[in-house]
Amino acid sequence: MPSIRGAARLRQAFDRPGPVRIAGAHNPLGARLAERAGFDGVWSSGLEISASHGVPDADILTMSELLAVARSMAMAVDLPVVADCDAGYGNANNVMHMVRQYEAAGIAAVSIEDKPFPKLNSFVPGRQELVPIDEFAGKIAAAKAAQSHPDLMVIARIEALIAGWGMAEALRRGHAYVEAGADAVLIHAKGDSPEPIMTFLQRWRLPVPVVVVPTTYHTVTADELHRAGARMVIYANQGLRASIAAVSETFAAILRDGRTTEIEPSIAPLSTVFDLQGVARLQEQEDRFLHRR
Ligand code: SPV
Ligand code: MG
Repeated sequence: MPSIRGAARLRQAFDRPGPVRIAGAHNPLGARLAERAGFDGVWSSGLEISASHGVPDADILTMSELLAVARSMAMAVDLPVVADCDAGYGNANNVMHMVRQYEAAGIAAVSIEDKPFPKLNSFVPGRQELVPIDEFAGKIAAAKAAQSHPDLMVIARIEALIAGWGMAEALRRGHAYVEAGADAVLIHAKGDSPEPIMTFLQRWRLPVPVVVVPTTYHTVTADELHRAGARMVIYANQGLRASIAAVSETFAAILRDGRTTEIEPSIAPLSTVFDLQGVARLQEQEDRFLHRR
């Protein structure tokens, strides 16, 4: 069953030495690029998927829309897919439905954050609010009660530093979520210094893995974060941002030059596109199964 396979692979990745490094993607092509680059897993990013649909990362898309993308990525790669499930799409009942659906889709881990529904992306200023600790602990317990196989990981994402509630609150929440059954906690932060995350890691004493997302505090390396105690590092949106920059430059150059000769060396050849699509396998299958005359 794919759900067990992906979740077991993620648990194995946690057992290996060094940081578990995962990359954000919003479609199977992106997931395959992460796999080829050598990442340990794929982050089914709410920001990336929302942006790829041209809408804000604010629970505008429905759970079903986000799930369809996560499922398509899990089907396209052997890597485990860690799904960003925002605030769980509602209350504890919604979370239970969500967990059953994501588990059946072959997802290795689900991450939910302690914000009210509808959430707003952590880096958008304003409306960064938290739900009460016990309400979110109830959602974590509901998620654990809903899973059908023990391997699925439930990651509790703490937004206290994003919302400006401080380190003590972040730690208090992390402890409460672990008590509720979380398999890992994700401590998120904004700002360009890794210092708050390093402090959190230093003060984190529980034997439950900590996940970090160095989007704005990007000078710190994955190895440095790992040495400080982080087990998983998520490069959540660099792929999306790279493609926005590359496509914008390419489109501008085509209009400027009136042809594509100048940019040909910097765009992927069609052979690479075919390779990523699995055209070789298509041809093998044709040789095997099409009864040509
Ligand atoms: C996402 O990728 O949707 C995330 C990570 O939640 S971030 O956008 O960095 O908050
Ligand atoms: Mg998100």
